[in-house]
Amino acid sequence: MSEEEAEPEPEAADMVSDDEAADLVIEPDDVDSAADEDMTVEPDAADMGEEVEPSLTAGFVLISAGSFTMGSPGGEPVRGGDETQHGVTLTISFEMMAKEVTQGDFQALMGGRNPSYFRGCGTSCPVEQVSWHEALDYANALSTSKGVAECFDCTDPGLATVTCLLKGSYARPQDCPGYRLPTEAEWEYAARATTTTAFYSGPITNTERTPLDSNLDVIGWYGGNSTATYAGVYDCSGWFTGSTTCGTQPVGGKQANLWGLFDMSGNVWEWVWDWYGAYPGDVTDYWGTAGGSGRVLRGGGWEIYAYFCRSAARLYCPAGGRLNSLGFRLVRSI
Ligand SMILES: [Ca+2]
Repeated sequence: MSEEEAEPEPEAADMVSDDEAADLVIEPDDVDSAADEDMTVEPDAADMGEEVEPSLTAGFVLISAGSFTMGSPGGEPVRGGDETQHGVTLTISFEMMAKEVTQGDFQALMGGRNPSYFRGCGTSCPVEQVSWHEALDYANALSTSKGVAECFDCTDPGLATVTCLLKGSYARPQDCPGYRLPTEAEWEYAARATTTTAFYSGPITNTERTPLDSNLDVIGWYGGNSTATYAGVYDCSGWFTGSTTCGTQPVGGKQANLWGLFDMSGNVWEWVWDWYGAYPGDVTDYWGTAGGSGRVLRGGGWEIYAYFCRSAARLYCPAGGRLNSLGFRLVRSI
């Protein structure tokens, strides 16, 4: 399959105007705040000999430094030509959000603003229609709320027009102690959680929307199972039997991977740091090419074929792009 065939464009997103977004006011008490200290797995617990296991309520999961093979093996069905296997070593441990950033999380730190298309899904559903820059702006807001250093210089912070760059004092994003997007290598390392199969739940069998892929169904919402009935759903007639309306789903509703991360396949695609480009050879602490035409998206979303939800699958989008199937989660170097 050619690269062009392997990379259909995501479903077009309906845009939400700032005026519409401003109409929605959420009281702080109504949202789950990502700043809640109780949601963090405290390192002290490990020091005390208690077993720290990934939990449904933990906001962050500690991902220890290590090495893995990034990309997909030649025999994996419907793999992209840009998934060349190579060895990756990560020398810096990091913590990663167990779940995608929710609409409630975003509103709590961004003055109540919610750019999402699927607002009818509710505050526990992933925020979407966020640009890459808005994700960095949110990361800065989270860093401030947690009392750690901000990683980015942003113009128009708090607004949909925000643009952000890594602060000049950091050579690489991993050098900043604050919150940030994961590098593409960090994302895949975390998604795989030691697995080498197409999904962290096993191999891929049915590559498109229908028939249902049983391994993906256990772990992810995609274009084969994302039935939704709330206000503002998307017309998905013909995608799969049994439903004509689809959309995002509350985060954490499917089975987590071995490291306690949810929705690494499906629900919303996730922005990562890197510019899209060809992979290097074996590499250490890689953070992407120096430039490009778009930033990488990972994991697939509620609207897409099963093969795009594979751990190795890659797509990209201009940094200012907004899709109703595109959100993010954050990490922080430890
Ligand atoms: Ca996801």
